[in-house]
Amino acid sequence: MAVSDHVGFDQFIEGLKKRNPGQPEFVQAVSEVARDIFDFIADKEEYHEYQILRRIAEPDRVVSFRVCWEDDNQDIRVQRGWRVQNNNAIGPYKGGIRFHPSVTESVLKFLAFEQTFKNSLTGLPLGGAKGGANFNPKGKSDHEVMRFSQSFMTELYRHVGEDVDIPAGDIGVGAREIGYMFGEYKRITNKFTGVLTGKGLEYGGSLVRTEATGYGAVYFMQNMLEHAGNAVEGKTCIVSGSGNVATHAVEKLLQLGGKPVTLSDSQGFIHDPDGIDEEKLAWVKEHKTRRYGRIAEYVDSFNGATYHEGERPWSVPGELAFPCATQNEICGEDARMLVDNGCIAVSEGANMPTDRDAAHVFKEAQTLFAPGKAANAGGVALSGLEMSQNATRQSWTDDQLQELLRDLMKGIHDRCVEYGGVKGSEHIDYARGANIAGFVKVGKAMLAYGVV
Ligand code: NDP
Ligand code: 2IT
Repeated sequence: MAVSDHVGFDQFIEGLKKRNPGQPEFVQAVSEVARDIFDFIADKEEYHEYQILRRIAEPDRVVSFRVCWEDDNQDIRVQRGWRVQNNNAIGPYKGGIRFHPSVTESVLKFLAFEQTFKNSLTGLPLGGAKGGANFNPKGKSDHEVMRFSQSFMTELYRHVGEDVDIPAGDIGVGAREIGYMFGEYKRITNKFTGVLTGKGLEYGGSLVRTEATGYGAVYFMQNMLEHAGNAVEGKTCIVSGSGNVATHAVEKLLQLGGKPVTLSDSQGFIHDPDGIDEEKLAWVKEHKTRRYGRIAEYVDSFNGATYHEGERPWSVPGELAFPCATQNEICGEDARMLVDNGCIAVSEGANMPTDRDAAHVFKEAQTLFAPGKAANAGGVALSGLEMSQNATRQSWTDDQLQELLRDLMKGIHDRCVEYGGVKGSEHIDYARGANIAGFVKVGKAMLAYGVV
């Protein structure tokens, strides 16, 4: 068959929509990647013949299961859990677990698909997966979260393993939930293995894993700016979210001389024109991460800050933007405001926070735009290093790991530059670069395996 006889882009998207009804996030994520891949493989017969993209966009398997648990009133609660194992061509399945009421099969399929490209970009041998449940840990007691997490693992344990699939945290899943799940896995299997990452330091966790995603997103920004002859120092930074990724992004920005002025949660955002300094950040970490409070209360503690109920921070002027909350939190209008207000670069700490229209606005404006699959890959990269330490029963030092994280982010940046050059211009299309660089390694491995 000639290349021209193969399925074209429009036909591919049509088929994708038909095969995945009611799954808008999954269709969105695949469509955004597909455009760049179709261009890249236009003259590469074997990728068409072996239907590589079509196969990456069909998860290896989607496991869905019932999770029953008893709340503190002794009422029986029923939730739905999933593990989406997208692709293990280059290594065992790897990706986080999300506990949030908005979790659906579509959300987890999009995240597992993105994870496949992200993990490939790290240069480490990691396949792509994602899991989670429509469970809301907010407002639950520790014992309720424990019973839920244990029940979740009572089914999940059949599908995971240190050489099979290694879950980690994501929204709503941090050290506490990982601890409960690891304890349950150990009890059921009677094995102490590195089946999860993001573990506590006492039982096989790695230094720097907690900080890695937020720090990594700032390193990626630093790499982009340096490549363009610019720097983080002195720049006003618009950050969304107030969880693990957002707070560690703020921490690294402060270390590099940036001035973060916003944070948000699902209810609204705060704007602190004086800047969020170390002391204020410590308050946010204590209040949001450990006590599950609301960001609104920031303004009661710090003069000069304002709270904006039901809004997102993209109307605040600043040169650098770090969306670190959740998917589709920057729409076209938000992106236009950012660009008009002088934003020159965006680094996605969250997964797919920028919707299709917004991505288009950034592309047109030639805003430096680091997609989540590249910019937030520091978290999973450090997870890969946690796996290596577990496998060899070693614990590396903070200094070693900080340096490895910086090197890994530089490597990801350079891989994006390699494939993201724009003809006749100095501009780098990082989204395109990340899509193609992530695809190439997985695609080559799949070609080596033949049709499986
Ligand atoms: P956390 O649970 O620690 O924090 C999530 C933050 O996002 C909270 O501030 C939360 O607000 C806000 N948020 C969650 N859902 C929504 C929503 N629907 N609308 C508005 N705000 C929302 O999660 P993380 O910081 O770990 O994750 C943030 C993002 O980073 C996610 O997209 C995740 O996939 C991505 N990511 C995380 C990695 C990690 O290592 N943790 C690695 C790579 C990517 P509230 O408190 O009100 O719920
Ligand atoms: O989206 C992500 O990359 C994560 N939630 C981290 C995954 C991991 O396995 O560390």
